[in-house]
Amino acid sequence: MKEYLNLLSYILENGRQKEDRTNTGIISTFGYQMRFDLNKGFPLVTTKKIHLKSVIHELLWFINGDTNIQYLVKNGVRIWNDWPYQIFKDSSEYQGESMKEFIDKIISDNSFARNYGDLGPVYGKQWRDFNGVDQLYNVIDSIKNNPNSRRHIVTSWNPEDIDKMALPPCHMIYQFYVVDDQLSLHLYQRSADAFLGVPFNIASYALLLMMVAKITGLKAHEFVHTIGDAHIYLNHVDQVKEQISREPFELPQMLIHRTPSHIEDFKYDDFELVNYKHHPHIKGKVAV
Ligand code: UFP
Repeated sequence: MKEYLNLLSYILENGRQKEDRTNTGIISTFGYQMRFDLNKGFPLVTTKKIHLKSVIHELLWFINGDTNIQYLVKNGVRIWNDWPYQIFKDSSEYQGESMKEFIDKIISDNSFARNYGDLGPVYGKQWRDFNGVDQLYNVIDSIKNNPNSRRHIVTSWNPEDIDKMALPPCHMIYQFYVVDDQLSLHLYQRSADAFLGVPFNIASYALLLMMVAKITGLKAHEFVHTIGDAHIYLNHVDQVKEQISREPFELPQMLIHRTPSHIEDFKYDDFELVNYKHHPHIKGKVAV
């Protein structure tokens, strides 16, 4: 994962200090590209521990067109909780419940989850139903039936829906590419928190590429990751320097034990990460 450490160093060396929406302050650069050859292993950052379980559940949740945090929290994934909790706190029903009490209620009370657990038309909705279009189904169909097409595109950037989403899509458009029996994926991410977000985003799209390759009978080749605003939050700089000082380990391998006929039939237990050697976890606050 030298590519990832190179991104961190590049931002520190070339970035400009800027204000940002969260009032945290960032060091930022514009326009950066990384390439990961999946034949060299699964691109999971090794210079700190990454919680892959969240990546897998979130990806299955996108693929199923789900936009409600109930599935995620039932599976111990907390990454999307802040926004719905804030909405609940601003509502008339709020009676001082803690985040934990809020999440317990989302898990146990379906009608409460319907009212307060939905994030609006975020990724899952756009992938499976962008104004009535099932983009993921269509792209898999076109990869199978017209591999040379230059139109294998899925986009989450639905301008009409942006105002209704918890967060406008960060990883907003991806394209597949087929040559011989090899499938590649190129992602455009408009905004990237290089310390906390990017390791997740790389793992997630590398796994999506592997899943679509399985379904279409192709071999997963390259994940190309292009970033618009690539930034390090000012309160992550020490952690980033610590990470850059660490020597990466060999990459782990991701095994997918089953090839279902439809992409939405993948289950959490189909995936197994092996030989993941990593440095210890490094704490960092998420900017909201
Ligand atoms: N962010 C990521 N990856 C994601 C995601 C968010 O890096 O998958 F959902 C970061 C980027 C940015 C913030 O720091 O979250 C989103 O803020 P904004 O919408 O202002 O770009």
